[in-house]
Amino acid sequence: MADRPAGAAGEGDNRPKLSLHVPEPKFRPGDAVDFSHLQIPEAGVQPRPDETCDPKDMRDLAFGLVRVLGEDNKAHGPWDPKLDPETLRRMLGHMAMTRAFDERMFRGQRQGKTSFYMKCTGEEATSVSASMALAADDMVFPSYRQQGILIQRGYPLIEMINQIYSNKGDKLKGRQLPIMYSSREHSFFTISGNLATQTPQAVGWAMASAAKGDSRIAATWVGEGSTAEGDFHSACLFATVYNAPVILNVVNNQWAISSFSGFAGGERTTFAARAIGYGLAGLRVDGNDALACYAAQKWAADRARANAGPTLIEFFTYRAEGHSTSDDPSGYRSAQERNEWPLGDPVTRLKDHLIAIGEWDEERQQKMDLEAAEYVKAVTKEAEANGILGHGLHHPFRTMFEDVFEELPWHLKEQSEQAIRERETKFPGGLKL
Ligand SMILES: Cc1ncc(C[n+]2csc(CCOP(=O)(O)OP(=O)(O)O)c2C)c(N)n1
Ligand SMILES: [Mg+2]
Repeated sequence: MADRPAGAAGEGDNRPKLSLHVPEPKFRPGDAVDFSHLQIPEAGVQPRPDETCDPKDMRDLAFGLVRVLGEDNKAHGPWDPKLDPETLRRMLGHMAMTRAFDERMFRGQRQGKTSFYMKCTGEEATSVSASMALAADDMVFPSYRQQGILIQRGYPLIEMINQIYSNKGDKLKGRQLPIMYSSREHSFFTISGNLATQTPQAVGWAMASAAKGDSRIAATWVGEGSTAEGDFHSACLFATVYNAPVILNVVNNQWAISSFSGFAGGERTTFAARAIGYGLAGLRVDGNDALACYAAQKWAADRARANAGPTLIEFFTYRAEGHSTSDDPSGYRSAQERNEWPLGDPVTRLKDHLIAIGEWDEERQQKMDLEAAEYVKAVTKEAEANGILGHGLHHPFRTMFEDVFEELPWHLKEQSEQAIRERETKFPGGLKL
């Protein structure tokens, strides 16, 4: 080896050669998929400790899998949140709406109406059900795959579509990547494209809430791949040191664009087990089981509200579709994975549960799906009247200089005047914006 210190040549010749482990996903395109190595416990078998329990006494829950919905589509065990049928139907409705919204927006991108979209197919329960377990004014710091929270909180779909189209109605004035929503009124913190930044922000907000003697808690969502960012670890440390009233949700959908979860440490331990090193409460949950997602979030929310400490929840799920409209997963993973995923589909499982308890049927489901699709279609039409991608400038040119400083500094004033002059020279009399 060229960089050995002088005089040391040959010294280590008898020692075994070191080797490096580079993670490799189990299945690549064309491979037959077999998920039998995954340990999936039966529904109902995980214990449910008291919300105020010491993290040491719930260690095993970071390695197990909290599941409520069994093979028989009935609810089992101590984590059954015992929601009434009306609430369950509402949950199903929000999930169906999220799916219908994703379908239409994906199509809109393919039709050139927006540059970008991201679906959350297969992960609806991790946002919709979890959000239902929080209070409407608890502050959420999501990533880009939690559109279900906004839908559950009643944010108007037209606002979402206006943002996706960056049109005249877009309250963010076209300054954010499509799908990076923001709504103070819905306690929904602006989504950031810089992965994991929302996690220390959520912890900081929760700390401030506690410092002020407020009663609102914070919850954040981050992808498993993003937990590799230092920000996530700082968030865990601050959360535990100050006993912040916060929930750290890790959505382990197995993939981070084309990198599998192994690159974020998923081969070595669970993501919920990150909690143990920090002395946080850690729960590993079936992310495709809407009742388990609700119950775990409720447990963590009650814990935070009781000043009993923060919780890290891993939602074990699967990203059923591409990362975004810019991605083609057939280039890096087996197409069979989606069908073989052992935890099924969260919408189908909740629907089957409602049917099993005699509170729903296939006809009503079809009607719900159809109504959701038609509603989204109608709102899309309405939003299109405010403009779509490529149809000119939707916001006055000068707005790009506004809203950052209370008073525009002189150099930006100069730049904006120059920019507007240049525009007028380039498009004389043509563009009023
Ligand atoms: C700091 C940073 N690094 C890289 C990226 C590019 N990037 C965007 S999404 C993504 C994958 C994230 O995967 P994961 O955290 O698992 O979330 P998922 O997309 O699966 O929901 C990457 C690498 C980024 N936006 N920010
Ligand atoms: Mg991921």
